[in-house]
Amino acid sequence: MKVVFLQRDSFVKLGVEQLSAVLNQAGHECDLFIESGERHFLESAHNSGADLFAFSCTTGQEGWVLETASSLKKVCPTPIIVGGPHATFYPKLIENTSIDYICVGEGEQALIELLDAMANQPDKIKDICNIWSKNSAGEVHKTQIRRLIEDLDSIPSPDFGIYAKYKYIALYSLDIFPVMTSRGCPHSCSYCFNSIYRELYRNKGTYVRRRSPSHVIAELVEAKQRYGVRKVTFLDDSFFVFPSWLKEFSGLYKEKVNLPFLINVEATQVKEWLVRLVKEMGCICVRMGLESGNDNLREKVLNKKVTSQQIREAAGHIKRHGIKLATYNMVGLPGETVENAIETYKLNKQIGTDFTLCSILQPYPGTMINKYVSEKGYYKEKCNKAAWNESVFVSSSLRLDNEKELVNLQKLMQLFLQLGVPLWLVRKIIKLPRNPFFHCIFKLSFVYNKIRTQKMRVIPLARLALHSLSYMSSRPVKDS
Ligand code: B12
Ligand code: SF4
Repeated sequence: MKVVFLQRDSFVKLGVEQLSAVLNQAGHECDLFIESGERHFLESAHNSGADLFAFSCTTGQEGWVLETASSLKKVCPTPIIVGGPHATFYPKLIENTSIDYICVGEGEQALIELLDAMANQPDKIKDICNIWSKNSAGEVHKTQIRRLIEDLDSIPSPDFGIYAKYKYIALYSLDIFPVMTSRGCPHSCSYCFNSIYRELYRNKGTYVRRRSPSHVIAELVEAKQRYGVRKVTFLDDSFFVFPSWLKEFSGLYKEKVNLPFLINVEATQVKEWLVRLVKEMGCICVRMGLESGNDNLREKVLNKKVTSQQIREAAGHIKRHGIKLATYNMVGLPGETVENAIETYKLNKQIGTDFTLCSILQPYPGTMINKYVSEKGYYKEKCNKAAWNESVFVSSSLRLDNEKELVNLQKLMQLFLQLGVPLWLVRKIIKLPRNPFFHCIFKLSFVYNKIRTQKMRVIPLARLALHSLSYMSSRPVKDS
């Protein structure tokens, strides 16, 4: 059977790579069409000989997915499946007439079983765990969630090849090659998918899992030899999650891979010896969640169990070892005042952040924060209907008392920090009316600092950016 993945943006999705790898191993064929990389996107998809069209969807992309699915349905009867975080946390998506199946949770085994049933026993489709389907009357068949893949070594390494036909993506990805060594995070921040994923999979296996060091190394060695990878970005939610794993991994990495790399960490897990270890391995940039400079908002609203003091200590270790520090931050939290957001600015200044990635809170479906803002009536829409933006960098769907100041600060925070703008001036500038110029500053400082802190090469980044212009801009939100 042939599965054709369809995608709007130009980002490598490990979910798609992973599914492609397991499907290839099971004897199926996979292809991918990216709208921003195709002249005749729908036509190419239509003529691809697909037995199944597949979308991997994050929240905010559902508008494009549904439009595309509906255009395809008008010209061919090929079944359509949607998986990924949005299908998992908003399974109502299946009620849309253009969608035949959705996949809730991990898709590897579920997709193989779906293809087998489509080919041999269509009446069995309704029983496949993780796959929701519909009968001819449009009634939805929900199924149970299967166990987690506990042994991540049992699945093949992601198939980067599926993206390699797009030169501009390959060039960018070789400059910063995405890899995941683990799945899951032990924490439960209210805005993150982890707490709900853990709940979805309650009693279905160990949630935080890691591939063996040698399994990861084999992937990296192959990527280095076959594609000429120059740098690695580990996308794990928290790279320091199993310290003993890292000890074993570090030796192998230095010996067999030895490429500069970037990681994500969670502040409470940052220890001096771990930072020293990753520095010796070649780590050039550590990204860490700071989110808010206000302890109360961070703990009570974001359920992020880390104090400003712990953030300072973690940052101190990272900076002392000469590693660039990038922090994830948010404004637009329910109940956040301008002074609270200024505290975020101040904490970043104090710890000497090199790259302040600041977004606007998007309360994604299923998350604890979504429940909180819905119950407290924070949504702008009268009926409390959730409206999700495609990007976390553009605007807020919540009613905020000081939206103008908060959004202006989000746009300018990185520049202010870099120029060392005094607080009295920061307070004045963010009172100015919102305007496209601030958004341009945001984009430029984002790109400049990506190049600076992640040692990105300009041409591959520029080529990818040209294909991704929509990523940082608004798109009308459609209800599904
Ligand atoms: C790397 C990453 C990125 C990368 C790559 C984007 C991508 N889509 O992969 C970048 C930096 C570009 C990015 C951007 C964004 N991201 Co991001 N990102 C991640 C991260 C850290 C890892 C994703 C990953 O590779 N996972 C590993 C793979 C194996 O898992 P997976 O993708 O979930 O796929 C499995 C299943 O979902 C399922 N599946 C997935 N697709 C399909 C399709 C079919 C047909 C089937 C059957 C099954 C299936 O099977 C897969 C294998 O089991 C996750 C958090 C996480 N730990 O997962 C957040 C996450 C996916 N991102 C998130 C968000 C919000 C975003 C942005 C909207 C933020 C923004 N900047 O505006 C954008 C959206 C961009 C986009 N077009 O997707 C959210 C999504 C929440 C939601 N409800 O949708 C997550 C979950 C983090 C969070 N906040 O909770 N992101
Ligand atoms: S620490 Fe990071 S990955 Fe873990 S739950 Fe919190 S936000 Fe999610």
